[in-house]
Amino acid sequence: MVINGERLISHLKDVREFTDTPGNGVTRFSYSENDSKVREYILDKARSAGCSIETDAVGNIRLGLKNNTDSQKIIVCGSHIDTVRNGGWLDGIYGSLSSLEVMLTLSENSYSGRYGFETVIFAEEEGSNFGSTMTGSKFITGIYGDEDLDRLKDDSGRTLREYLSIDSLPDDIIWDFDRYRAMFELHIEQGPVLDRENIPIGIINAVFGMRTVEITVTGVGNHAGATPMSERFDALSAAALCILSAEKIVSEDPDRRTVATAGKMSISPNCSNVIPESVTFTLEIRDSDIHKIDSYMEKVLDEIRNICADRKCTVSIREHSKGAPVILNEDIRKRMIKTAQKKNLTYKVMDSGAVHDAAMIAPHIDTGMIFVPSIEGRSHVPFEDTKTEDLVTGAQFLLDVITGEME
Ligand code: HGY
Ligand code: MN
Ligand code: MN
Repeated sequence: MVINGERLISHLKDVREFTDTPGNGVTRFSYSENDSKVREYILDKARSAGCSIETDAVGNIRLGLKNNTDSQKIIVCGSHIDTVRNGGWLDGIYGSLSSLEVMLTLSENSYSGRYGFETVIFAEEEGSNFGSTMTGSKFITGIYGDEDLDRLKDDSGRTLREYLSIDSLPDDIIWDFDRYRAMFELHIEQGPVLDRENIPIGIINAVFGMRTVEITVTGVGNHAGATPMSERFDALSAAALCILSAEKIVSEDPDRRTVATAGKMSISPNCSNVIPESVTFTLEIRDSDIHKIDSYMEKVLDEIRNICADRKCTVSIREHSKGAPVILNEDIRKRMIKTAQKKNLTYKVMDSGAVHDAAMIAPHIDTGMIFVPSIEGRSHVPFEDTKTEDLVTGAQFLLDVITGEME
């Protein structure tokens, strides 16, 4: 059975246009107008293929293959459709539309195998609205509950409950995991490994864990012109030293695997002629070993406290979120390796520095992840791209795993 690669690429190119920042990458936050347009685009294709459609209270979508039977266990594939700000045209949507393409191909071939098939579209994976990654899958797995509808707020203070305008979270938002045989997420690598080594398929061993803290450094605001350098308590200068110290400490990791990023910052009062009074920034540390994440985070936070004390600034630290690394299912990994060998595909078993919804599902359903190369290893930027043949190879490989080694 062969997917329709041209159709997949044309779907990806159609959906790329649903962005708030045309000409500057794809910006498509969950619950936005463009998010709704992509949803409608996908649901329209699903309807024409006679698929069942179910959208849950937080916006996760499940599409069921027309001839799924109640007695079959299900193989579910999918990813997300939301993006970061000025992101790329493939992150998330590639796995979602590839799963749709697999489903259309199975339907056109009147496939009826051992297992049924579903496509899942996870809501709010990037956390662009509320700063919490994998939000949709955290509701599906019960990590998040009704109270989180009020806890999760966007920068304007609007809560997720207000976005969804729901009174209470229905109990059936948590999946009946016994229904499922396996879950697969196909995704672009978003890093340099496969592209650099010219390998078309990545088979994922572990998805990195990640701990994020929010740090507020407070100094003394003052006049930028009249305040002598020797009398300043500049919050931004102190914060800059803090961020550089995080980079230095983590860059010394002997395995050269741990990563630290300060990606979001607000400055108060943020005027060119005022010495910054306070600065709030996020700091996230990721690794495949939770103990390394914690030991580096504690080391960095100690150093940040020292820097602020030296500069007579105060510092407050708020734990924002934490997710442990997840080793994906070994049996599923072996089945994917066997499929790659049978298809004479070069592959590489590797870890994922990016987090993914598959990591949330993995404790409940045997889960596998497949990567395709990212050109120059870049992602979360307008440059994000993958060769057409690699996009098609990845989706075909997903179909071959499902209809081959999984049978
Ligand atoms: O941050 C991540 O790793 C994912 O792209 N949300
Ligand atoms: Mn993604
Ligand atoms: Mn992403």
